[in-house]
Amino acid sequence: MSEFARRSVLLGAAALGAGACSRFAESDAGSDLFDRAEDWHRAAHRALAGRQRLAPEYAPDQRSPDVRGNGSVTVDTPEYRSALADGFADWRLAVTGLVDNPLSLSLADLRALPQRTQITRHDCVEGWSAIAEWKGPQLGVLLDRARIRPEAGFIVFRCADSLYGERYYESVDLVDAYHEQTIIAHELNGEPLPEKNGAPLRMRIERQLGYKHAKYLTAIEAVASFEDIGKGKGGFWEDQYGYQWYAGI
Ligand SMILES: Nc1nc2c(c(=O)[nH]1)N[C@H]1C(S)=C(S)[C@@H](COP(=O)(O)O)O[C@H]1N2
Ligand SMILES: [Mo]
Repeated sequence: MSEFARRSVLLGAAALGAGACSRFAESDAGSDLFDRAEDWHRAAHRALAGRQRLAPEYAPDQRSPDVRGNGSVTVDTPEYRSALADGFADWRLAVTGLVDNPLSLSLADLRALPQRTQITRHDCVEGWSAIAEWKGPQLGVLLDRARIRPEAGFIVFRCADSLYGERYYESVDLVDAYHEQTIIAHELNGEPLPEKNGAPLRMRIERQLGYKHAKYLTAIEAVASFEDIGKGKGGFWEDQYGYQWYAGI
């Protein structure tokens, strides 16, 4: 089993285990306890296997002619404009929060990590989709290097852009953070990420809908809870329009 898979199983078992213990505590300890334990274990295992399943991947000739830009397609700050103008030479991605070894990575640092390339389908709630090739390091590798602490339960993605005056952000739990296909993409179809698609870095979280894939990424933050961030719902669209925090597909 890969390190990612092993971690996800442990994380999921811990998350599901809390509920199971209280259920055991409430039930009469009796001969059916073991049957229940087995039922629970089977259900938990099925649920987790579901969360870890890979999103479909496609062949190069199945790619869409273009990936339209959606939501923010540009970032209107002087910092971003000048970073774009000099090819993001000084762009830094921070890995902060509940970690023992905070990181500040350049694009060259990110390119020097092991890379994953995947051709996947992006699905937007607005009713369009696009198949494209994305390349970048796995988020799990960064979190391991930053030595994420046991108290961390969620990963928050900070972005450079604002929509309607609010800074865009998103968050996922550790099962999605450590999913094999969760990468920090710096390339789209073999080219550096275009501005409209989130240059220089954007998340790919392939088992969730488009709005979870934070573009214009500036920082990755490990937190115990996202209650005190933004309006507390875990993301820009969740806060503004009540979109689901878990947007699994
Ligand atoms: N920072 C940031 N990330 C974002 C958005 C945004 O407006 N700002 N829009 C989201 C939505 S709704 C979708 S569908 C995808 C669109 O990605 P694309 O522009 O590459 O098609 O980015 C998501 N991530
Ligand atoms: Mo979207």
